Amino acid sequence: MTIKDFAYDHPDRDVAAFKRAVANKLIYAVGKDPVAASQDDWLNATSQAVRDQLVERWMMTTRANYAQDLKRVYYLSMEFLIGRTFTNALLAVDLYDTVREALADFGVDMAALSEREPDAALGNGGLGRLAACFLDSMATLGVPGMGYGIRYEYGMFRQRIVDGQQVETPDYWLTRGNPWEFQRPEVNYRVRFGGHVQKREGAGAVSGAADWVDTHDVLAVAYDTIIPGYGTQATNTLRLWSARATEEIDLSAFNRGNYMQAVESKNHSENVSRVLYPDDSTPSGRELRLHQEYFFCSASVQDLLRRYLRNHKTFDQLSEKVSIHLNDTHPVLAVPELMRLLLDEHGLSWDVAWAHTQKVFSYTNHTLMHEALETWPVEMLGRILPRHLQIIYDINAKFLAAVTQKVGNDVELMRRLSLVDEAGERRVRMAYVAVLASHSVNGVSGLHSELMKQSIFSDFAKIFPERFNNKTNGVTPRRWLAQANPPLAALLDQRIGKGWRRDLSQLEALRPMAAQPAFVRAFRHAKRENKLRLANWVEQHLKIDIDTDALFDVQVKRIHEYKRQLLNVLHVVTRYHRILDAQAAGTPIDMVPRVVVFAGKAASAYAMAKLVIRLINDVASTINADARVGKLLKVVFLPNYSVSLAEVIMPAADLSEQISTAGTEASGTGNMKFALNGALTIGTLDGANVEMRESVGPENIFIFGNTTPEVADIRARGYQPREIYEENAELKRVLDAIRDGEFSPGEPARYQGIYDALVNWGDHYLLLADYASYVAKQAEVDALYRDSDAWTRTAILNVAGMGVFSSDRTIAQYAHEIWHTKPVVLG
Ligand code: B1N
Repeated sequence: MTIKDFAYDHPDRDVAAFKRAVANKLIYAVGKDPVAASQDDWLNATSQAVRDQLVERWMMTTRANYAQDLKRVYYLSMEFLIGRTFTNALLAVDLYDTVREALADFGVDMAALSEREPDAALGNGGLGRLAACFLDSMATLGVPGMGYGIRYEYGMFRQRIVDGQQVETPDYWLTRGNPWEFQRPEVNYRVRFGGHVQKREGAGAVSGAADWVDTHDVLAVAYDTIIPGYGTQATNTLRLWSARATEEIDLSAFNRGNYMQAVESKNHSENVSRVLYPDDSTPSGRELRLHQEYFFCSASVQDLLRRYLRNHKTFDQLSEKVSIHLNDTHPVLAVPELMRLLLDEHGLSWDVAWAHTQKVFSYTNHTLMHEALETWPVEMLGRILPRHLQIIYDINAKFLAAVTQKVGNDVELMRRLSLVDEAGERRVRMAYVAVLASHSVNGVSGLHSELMKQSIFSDFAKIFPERFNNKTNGVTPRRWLAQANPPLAALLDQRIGKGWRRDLSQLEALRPMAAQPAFVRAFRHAKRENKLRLANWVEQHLKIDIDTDALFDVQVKRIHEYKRQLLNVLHVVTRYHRILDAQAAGTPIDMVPRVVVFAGKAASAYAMAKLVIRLINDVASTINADARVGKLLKVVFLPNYSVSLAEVIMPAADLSEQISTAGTEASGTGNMKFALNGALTIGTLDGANVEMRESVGPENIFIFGNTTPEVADIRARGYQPREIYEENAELKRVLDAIRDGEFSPGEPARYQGIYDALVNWGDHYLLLADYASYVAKQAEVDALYRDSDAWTRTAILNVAGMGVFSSDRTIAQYAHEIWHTKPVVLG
């Protein structure tokens, strides 16, 4: 019997059938009379009808995976930044036009409907969005896999700008329900915390089995979302865990008659999956975060072992059937959790359990910044996860003993290699646990992977050189081109066919077309449509009128000192002063009109990042209100940057700002999205910019600034930013203006701290050292933009070179070189 025998309706591309399906959902699932239905009711009903189309594929894939007993990849990530699902699902099942027509017949506008869907913002930035692109690519390539994460009730906070300042409000994204998820109350696991460890009777020394008793338990309940592949029937599953109180947790309080206390403790357990930590590239180090990490690791490992044991009687084949991938160190507790389950619940010996563990795990590092490396105090780990701390100690003891055997007793080396940092308060180095437990450790761009071996893991790279490798990031062309950029997608379809959606290397075929005037015109026309769409957004939301002939110069990403939004501001103010000077002197102004666009959130506790947001907004209001500037310069800060806003911004950009200090941005993925949508990049030789330059050709990208070795050299020689400040009059004037309140006349000292950070306190990210080269490169940008054909030709060559930055390429490499998985075959 096939799934299709059960399916109740097959609208396929039949508008009338789809209308029936939507009407049925509206009436019988949503419970609304069509005459009374709101936009949200229609969205809900239509989403459910579309979801039905995915369910058949999902069951087919799941059956095939079981029947073929394929190796599965479990992608463990604290973050999945999915964004909206509606349009993505419609494109995946090729029902976009059918559904639009069906809804139009009901008098419902599909575009307006899709705008009402809230983003699933279960992530902070690049790391979470990468996980979402990877799920899309795994499904598309038929890699049998599953994402495991947390079903946060509150996703990434919403950002409002009030008087120029960021104000955070909670993102309760589930208010109107989530039509895409399936709750699985029957799929639940007990996750334990606290208590203490008892050595089991008869068990051997340190590495023997143990009992973990007197714990506080929380239930993890599964919620599944279907991830459709594109151009295939294959799908995957994103399984997110939600915390529920266990029943007996209430009992003792109830017996004492304290109803309120019972309910409060129930609430307390359920806090575990309440809210996403809004820190990007920084750890929070708080106890609730540790609870969250263990909560989803434990549930996921229990779940995947149960699935394995359904088909297998022993653990002998575990590493042939299971791959667990750690998206950064946040899920590293899955390592001691797997060890615990194998030792204490399944009775394996230490050596056998450890051999399985090392074959099963692989780990991706996403940052080198010292302050971003996760460590947990031994005291806290021992209190919350006593058995796991023991296991980590045992892993450490065995490892250090093995090293000593090999190289003799080297106390200094032991101190550096130890999983426990003994300097000051003792802390467990989670990245070291990940490296030791994994057969593969990768970075996310060529440069980053090299630096990773030279810096944070240098000792480990000497001991295990074969373990370290690179997998340069990528982005899914389905969302970031097909869905986000309909004008360019249509042009590509017409000129090179539709195959680029599944094989992005086909963009190479655009190269010769850069020399065809008709194509250049059509390409520019598509860009103009996208710029109009963004201009309309800005007009509607910010009441600012921007000129679509101006160069759209865009920097959108998390606000962080290392990403150097401030350097961009220094350039903006430089231009502003040049305009004022020319005006005052009555000389003609030789400058390309620009709209400088910023967007991005600052971690709520990151004062300097918040001050930068405020400065951008103060600079924007000053410049936009200055009649002398006219159309030459506009600055806009778009509030509440999100995946869905990125889909509007990326296609509209002319210039993409990727200006982090060399050696700090692990990869970047926004850089790829912009270039794929026909923006030129101005950037440093950092992260994946290095590979983008190779791919598009050095003559087609604006590279400036000090390189990674030069940065190291400047610092080693004793960097003196004040000297640069004193010597560069234009720069000095910019910094003085910021310091003296030119942009904050009501509070002149508001930005003293920014001035000090750059001039007096060491300018840690070397903005002043790169300023002159940045400003000079921006003049080259202007020059090329003036030659609109030459600019567009360069943009086309950028798109042509972006094939390699598809996340399909990245995932194919993970699958072949790390996971060793084979695609599912659908009959
Ligand atoms: O991961 C992205 C990279 O493209 C970016 O360059 C990198 O900055 C980003 C702690 C992080 N690294 N580390 C984080 C996120 C949340 C958190 O709580 C660290 N994000 C990155 C994808 O590889």
